[in-house]
Amino acid sequence: MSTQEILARMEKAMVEGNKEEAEALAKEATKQRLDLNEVIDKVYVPGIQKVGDLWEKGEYFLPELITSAECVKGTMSVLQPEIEKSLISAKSKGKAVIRTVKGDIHDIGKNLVASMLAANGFQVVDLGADVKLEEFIEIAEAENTDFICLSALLTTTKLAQKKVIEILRKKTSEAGVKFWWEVHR
Ligand code: B12
Repeated sequence: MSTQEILARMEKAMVEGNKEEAEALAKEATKQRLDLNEVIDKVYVPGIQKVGDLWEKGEYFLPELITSAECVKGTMSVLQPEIEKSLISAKSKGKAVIRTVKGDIHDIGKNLVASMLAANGFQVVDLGADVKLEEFIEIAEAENTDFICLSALLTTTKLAQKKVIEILRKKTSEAGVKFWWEVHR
């Protein structure tokens, strides 16, 4: 199977929520030693966005969203260990703690970011989704982390990001520690 064919079939499987096929193709991609970060960029990100567009158009409903999300999870569980194996440098570039904020269960984007960070030499502590703010800050402090990464997709839960920034700005200014933040959309 050519690379183009694998990528096209992968996207189709994901949009259609065919988990078995998606996982088999992910295995094929690793077997053929495709650039897995490129596979994520070219298939998973646009694929799930396509699913989102179908949902917005009213052509897809919650069950379709869930099966496609499950597909991404299944295939990432195949790709992630392979990506980690291919890490060039053993020396960590820094430690990142990542989570999806409380009240938000969207974790596909967060998982992709966590994978990319790990694939690029960062040590990642992934706290999962729907994590309480206090718990998150406590762990980030205990882990002595360099980066704090937050994901939120709902208008309502995005406010939690603002709150974390405010708390950290106060804490770091009191401790005389350098602090900067960025927003990615
Ligand atoms: C898949 C999906 C779901 C799945 C989530 C499965 C899962 N495990 O994640 C399910 C079906 C469960 C779901 C549920 C809901 N969803 Co939903 N969902 C989506 C959908 C279609 C795609 C999201 C996604 O995964 N995108 C693909 C990833 C790769 O993109 P991403 O998340 O944006 O991440 C990228 C960047 O943002 C960035 N990024 C993300 N996080 C981070 C973090 C850091 C540190 C950095 C640097 C970058 C970064 O990098 C990523 C890679 O490029 C979107 C629509 C859309 N078009 O986005 C709606 C959407 C987000 N959902 C929406 C809604 C309303 C809901 C529900 C409330 C529906 C309901 N009525 O129950 C529930 C929410 C439940 C909850 N409490 O969280 C709305 C939100 C509207 C709003 N303004 O608040 C959207 C926009 C759909 C819509 N237009 O109505 N959803």
